[in-house]
Amino acid sequence: MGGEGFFERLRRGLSNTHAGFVSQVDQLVSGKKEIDEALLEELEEILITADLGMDTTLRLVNDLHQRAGRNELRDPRKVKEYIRDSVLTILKAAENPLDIDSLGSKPFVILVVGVNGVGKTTTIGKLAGKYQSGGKRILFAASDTFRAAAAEQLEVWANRIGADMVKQSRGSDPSAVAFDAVEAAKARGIDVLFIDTAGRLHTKENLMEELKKIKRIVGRQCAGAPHEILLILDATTGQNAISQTRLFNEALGITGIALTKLDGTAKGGIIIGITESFHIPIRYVGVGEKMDDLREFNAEEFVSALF
Ligand SMILES: Nc1nc2c(ncn2[C@@H]2O[C@H](COP(=O)(O)OP(=O)(O)OP(=O)(O)O)[C@@H](O)[C@H]2O)c(=O)[nH]1
Ligand SMILES: [Mg+2]
Repeated sequence: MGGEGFFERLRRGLSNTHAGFVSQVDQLVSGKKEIDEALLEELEEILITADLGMDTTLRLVNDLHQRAGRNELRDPRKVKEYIRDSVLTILKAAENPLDIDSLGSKPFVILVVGVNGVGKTTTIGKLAGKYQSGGKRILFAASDTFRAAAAEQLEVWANRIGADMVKQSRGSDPSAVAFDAVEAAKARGIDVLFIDTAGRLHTKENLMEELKKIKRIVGRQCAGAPHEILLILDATTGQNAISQTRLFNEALGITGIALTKLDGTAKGGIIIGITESFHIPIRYVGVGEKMDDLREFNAEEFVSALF
């Protein structure tokens, strides 16, 4: 068969967003003679529909309008190039890979949060697999004690990569599991501890209080922990991802984002909306269910694959 290259996988993963966004821009400008009001209006609609967000859309369209007025930019075919360059500039600001070696002490604690079904547990599994093959010692904390099968699901990943897992019976205090896991991680010389959490609705006070408690307790046990509070967002939810980020960030102070399921949506433009609305690094993007489909976020590569 021959392995499909990394870049090709990313390109394929982003093909729906390409079709819903970049191809639309292509169609809009093809055959047009000048950048006029009608063209800009249509462009505005394409960008909003692609989930770039209102602020970004207006900024880009107004800038194009002015440039066209000053005759700096007259050829409609240059519009795509302009959009591409602007998107790259925006996304560059979100490029800041997670560096677990920066700490100089062990363990590096990653608290993984997000609403139901966004891909928390699978992202932990994939990430842990990457770190493991890089020679790191991994431990999982099954702090989703709410859902019946949650610990079992995490355990499958633990077995797959040969990592240990700390769990308690269903319904027990999630922060007690996290506490035990940090102690175990310190005792066993673990490099990276992943804390998996429940994903009940973020509007429920409870969950946020529970997560804050985990954060507080872990912080008392280990200086600076959790060293990363990784919010998982499902790209298929579009604008919902923005409100989820706001709520989790207000409660916990999110330090990084992983945006999953970009392969299943035309709404991948939400990555631009998120970057413009929050100054939180995008650590990873997910473009499929395989291990290789979780990619460290690189703006240049992402934009090349998208365009
Ligand atoms: N297509 C695709 N599917 C993904 C991606 N990431 C995760 N998934 C799938 O999304 C589904 C939900 O993933 P989970 O990891 O169980 O999500 P979760 O956030 O832990 O869910 P809860 O524990 O119920 O809150 C699984 O079927 C994953 O395989 C991705 O990048 N692309
Ligand atoms: Mg889960």
